[in-house]
Formats: sequence, C-alpha cells, structure tokens
Amino acid sequence: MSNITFTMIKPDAVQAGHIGAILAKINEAGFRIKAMKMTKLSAEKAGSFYAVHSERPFYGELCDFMSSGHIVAAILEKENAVADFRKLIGATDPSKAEEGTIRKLFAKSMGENAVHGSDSDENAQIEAAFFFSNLEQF
Ligand code: FUP
Repeated sequence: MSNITFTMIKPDAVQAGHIGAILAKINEAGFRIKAMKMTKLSAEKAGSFYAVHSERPFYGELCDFMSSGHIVAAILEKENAVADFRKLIGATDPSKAEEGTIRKLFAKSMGENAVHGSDSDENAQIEAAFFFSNLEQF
C-alpha cells in the first residue's frame, strides 16, 4: 500500500490568502510534507495534468482556471494517505462537503474548489512525479 498523496492548493485559495490556513489543517490531520513548491501552470501543463478529463464539458474552464494564478503543489505522507486526505478535503462540490472539511471552509464552487487530492495510489504516484523529481522529495 502506498502512503503518499498529491495535493495542490488551487489559484482561488492562493489568491484569497488561504495557503497558511490550509497547510495548518493538513498538519493538524497528521500529514507529513514530503515535497512542496509554489508554481504556476501554463494552460498546456494544466491540460496534461487533467488529460483524463479532456472529453468532459468543463475541461476548458478547468484548464483556464488552473493556469490563472499561482498554485502550491505538495506530496503528503501518512498511513492511508489517499483516502484520509479525500476525507479531509470533502466533496468536489463544496455545497455537498461535510462541515469542517477544507472545501467546506475555503472552496467557492465546484470549479474553484480550493484544493486537489489524488483519487488513487496509482494517480498519487503519477501526479507527484508530474511536479517533483526524486531529488525534490524528502
Ligand atoms: P476531485 O477528485 O474531487 O478533485 O474531482 P474530479 O477529479 O471529479 O474533478 C477534477 C476537477 O474538475 C475538480 F476539482 C473541479 C473540476 N470539475 C468541474 O469544474 N465541474 C464538474 O462537474 C466536475 C469537476
């Protein structure tokens, strides 16, 4: 079993000044930060990160949004990291997210939903490698 997940603090949350509060929630929930950087995705990079959604109607908007400002990318380590982090962030649609979850607290809408979290161990490995070399993981 893999014990890592990959996250991004998305442009809406960075712009709104929520980086510190979101990282505090992540720390309080027991995740160890294995890698982290602030960066900005080009539309092309956002498109390849979300290639799995390329046939979906919201793909263009998603790529525009994810390349609209800075993001914070991180690899997080914890036992059962993928499932526990999905629980911590809450439902994709913040109006359906449980009280206390990161999306309930900080997300604006289904599209601008504050954070990303990997949906499987396999995708966590792929997404981590998309942003970080082995030398950048501790
Ligand atoms: P999640 O795994 O919760 O991030 O959600 P998905 O992988 O299903 O979707 C990826 C991103 O696409 C979401 F973060 C926001 C965006 N999205 C929309 O904008 N509209 C939708 O109907 C579904 C997803």
